[in-house]
Amino acid sequence: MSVRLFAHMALTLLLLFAATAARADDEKVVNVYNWSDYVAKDTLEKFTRETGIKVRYDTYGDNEILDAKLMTGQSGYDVVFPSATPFFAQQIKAGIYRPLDRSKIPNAKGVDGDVMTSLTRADPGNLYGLPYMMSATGLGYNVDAINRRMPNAPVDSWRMLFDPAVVSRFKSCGVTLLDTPTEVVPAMLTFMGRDPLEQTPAALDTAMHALAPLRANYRYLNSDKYRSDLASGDTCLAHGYIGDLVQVRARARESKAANKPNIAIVIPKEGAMVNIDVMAIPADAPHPDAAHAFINFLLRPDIIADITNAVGYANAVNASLQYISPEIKNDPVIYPPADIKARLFSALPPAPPGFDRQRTRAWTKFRTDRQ
Ligand code: N2P
Repeated sequence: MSVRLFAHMALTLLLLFAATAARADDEKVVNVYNWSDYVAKDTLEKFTRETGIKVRYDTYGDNEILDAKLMTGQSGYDVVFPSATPFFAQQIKAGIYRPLDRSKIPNAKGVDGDVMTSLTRADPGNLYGLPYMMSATGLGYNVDAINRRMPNAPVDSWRMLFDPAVVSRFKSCGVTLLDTPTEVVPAMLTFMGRDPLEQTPAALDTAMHALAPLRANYRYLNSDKYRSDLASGDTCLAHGYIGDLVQVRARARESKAANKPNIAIVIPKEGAMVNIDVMAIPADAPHPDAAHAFINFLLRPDIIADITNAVGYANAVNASLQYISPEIKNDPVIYPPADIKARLFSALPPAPPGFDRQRTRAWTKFRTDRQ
């Protein structure tokens, strides 16, 4: 054998070995992209301890950011958590997910059947996603700041945000909106007594026309930052995801500050949007086995109960209820009783072609238009 040939073979072998080692090593990692403040403190650590799989964990503040990353492809993520409607539904249509292998997710058996059925509106046949957390979108407010400015404020109503005579009273203490038309437009339509799920140019126009003159009352539009500001007393009224508001309320209660805010949370009486965030695996996920293991772990009743206890969002694993603290289980804004449930609407359907762009354009204009 010539020296050259030998060297060549040795190099090939070495490369092969290196490639296999890298692959094996790769499977010991899972790249997760999730909403901020959406796991318990020790969730990731426990997963690594039990499986030997390391978690690389990044967070985002709204669906739009996740959507932009996923739609350009090659995100490098193995598990993501989009809201079922309209985001997950549209992403499935775009073919960006990998079907889940249920044989690798035995804990999926424990997921509530009704929740699985309601997910089929986004994911026909339940092929691509399993439910993670669920919540309504509502209002959080600083009780004293609001009372001082308007003793009989209609605190259980969307009027707090959308009635010009009401919201203008709170401008001075800081009012904020979620930075997404998929939440604000349905809320405005609800306030106006219209079908919140209507996605037509006419409905969009109506909502945006009503919103435009209100813009100056909102200090900012953001789906993340409002939490620390409401908790510290820097703002007094926030449109927000209920679980996030539950965290704000807890943080404010635990604060040592002398004038710590007393935060109340409401699901407005006119009705509110509820959404399910799902766990899904992008088609080009580099570590699909680790991704399945991670999803299966999160669906374990004790693990998902820890998460619900920590983040204030309800989950869909019925056997987890036994581990959930009574305070959370009996909180009507987290696990709403039937009469509140009846006022919740879900499933903003995937937007008709072109509508999405129109909605984004109208929203960008609204966001930047300070009047
Ligand atoms: C987590 C926010 C997720 C709620 N902090 C949006 N569905």
